[in-house]
Amino acid sequence: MSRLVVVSNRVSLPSERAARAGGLAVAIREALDRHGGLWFGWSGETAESPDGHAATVTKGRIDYAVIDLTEAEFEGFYNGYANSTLWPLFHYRLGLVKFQRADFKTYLAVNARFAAALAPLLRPDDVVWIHDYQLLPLAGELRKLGVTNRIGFFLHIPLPGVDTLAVLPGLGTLMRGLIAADLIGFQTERDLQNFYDFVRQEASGTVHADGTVACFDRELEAGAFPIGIDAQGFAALAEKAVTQPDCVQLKEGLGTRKLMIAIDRLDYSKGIPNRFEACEELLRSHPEHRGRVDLVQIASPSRSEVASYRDLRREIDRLSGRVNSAFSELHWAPIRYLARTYPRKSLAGFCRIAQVGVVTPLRDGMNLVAKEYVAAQDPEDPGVLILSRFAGAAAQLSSALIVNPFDVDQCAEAMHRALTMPLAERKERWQAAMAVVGRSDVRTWWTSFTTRLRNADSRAGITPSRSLALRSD
Ligand code: GDG
Repeated sequence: MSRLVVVSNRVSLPSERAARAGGLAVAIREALDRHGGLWFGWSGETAESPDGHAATVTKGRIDYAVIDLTEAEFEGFYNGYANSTLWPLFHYRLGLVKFQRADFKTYLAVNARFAAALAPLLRPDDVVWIHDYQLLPLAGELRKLGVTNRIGFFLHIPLPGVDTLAVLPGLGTLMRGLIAADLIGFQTERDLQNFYDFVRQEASGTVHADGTVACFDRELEAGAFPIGIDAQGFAALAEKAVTQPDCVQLKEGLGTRKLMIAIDRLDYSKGIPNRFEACEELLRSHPEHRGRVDLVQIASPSRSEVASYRDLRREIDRLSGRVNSAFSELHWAPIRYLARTYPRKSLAGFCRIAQVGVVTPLRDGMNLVAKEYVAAQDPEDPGVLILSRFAGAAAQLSSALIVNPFDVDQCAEAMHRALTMPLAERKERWQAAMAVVGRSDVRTWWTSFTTRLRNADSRAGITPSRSLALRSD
């Protein structure tokens, strides 16, 4: 079979495997370990004048090829356009969007540099799979260099509706680059529909009855491919982890109190402040839980160079202090907020110990923690998942307690309901969720995308769309 070349902004090198949090790295690593291939991207290092060629290393079934960025590129491409423009916009946080033309130029230039370093490494029958919002125009840059290989793209974060997308200066440039791919994958049907709306309403393209798209003088395929986890692997990890020192310590510290667990990258899309407010409301409106439940929030630091992330940290510090000072007793504090990264095994154990998993992002492409919490449960005594309707996972995990994270009272009621839910109902809900998590796992995601990509009927230029211009251009 032809070689698969995975491209993501950040490559998780073998030397740093255990240390990093983040859904994309977790999923790619698990899948590449199994199938083998080349993983290309940024090394995570900056250099004064980086070599244009990729440095390569092989470990097991994976070849790694990485390039360094300059400090200015890191600032403009990563902290700037990717994380201060695209990330907030695609998570519907218009108030946080910062647009600087210089950053946009750097973003495009870095994508061109990725293409220039990758193109010489490609063999004629390689299949290229590009990941995520940092690399939206990369397929177009590769085409400009004459790359004719099959190219797929998967968006890990939500694709907003056209009204929101249209806010973005330079949208046409990005989308033309994206549409140079042969297959574009999204997490949910909703994201896919938003893409179709863009094609029809903004680019005067056509969506055929079979879901293929004619746009910008190309025909391509698009689909929803909900990402999953290694469900069996995570379940086994969780079962073993409960005897780990971290987990034993957590359990002993709890005594007879119940545990609500929340695990996130420290990101404003994850709804951590709303969650703390919900916990506060729970203790206010259901005083019977005072002294009887702990909310443990693990928040792995992320993107701390970006101002909005520093603001978020301050906000979370303030809120956890407020709730704790209002409700703590000499022997108990309601919220334990741990702004650090834990080993994956410990997280699996924490999930298994917890009676409630609180996954309440304000917006999330999928949210793998929701699936990990489900997989970690003891089938004989499973916990309850509280899940935001705005996580992609909610489209699949309908047996969770689905909440609107902006509705603090509703979230507090869901916490109360989860903490008091009878075993029979817990089992019934968990079995339904686990069936989905097991069926729609990371292998299914990987195989369904790569199979469709290998078979994609690449017909660039056959059916020109009516216009090459965006309505908003
Ligand atoms: C993006 C999209 C989409 C968290 N803390 C630690 C740690 N983690 C792990 C979790 C989980 C992963 O990181 C986070 O994945 P999520 O899916 O929840 O969120 P994002 O990082 O925002 O991922 C998201 C995903 O891509 C995949 O497509 O689902 O919507 O935003 O696996 O367990 N891992 C370790 N220590 C921590 O402290 N080791």
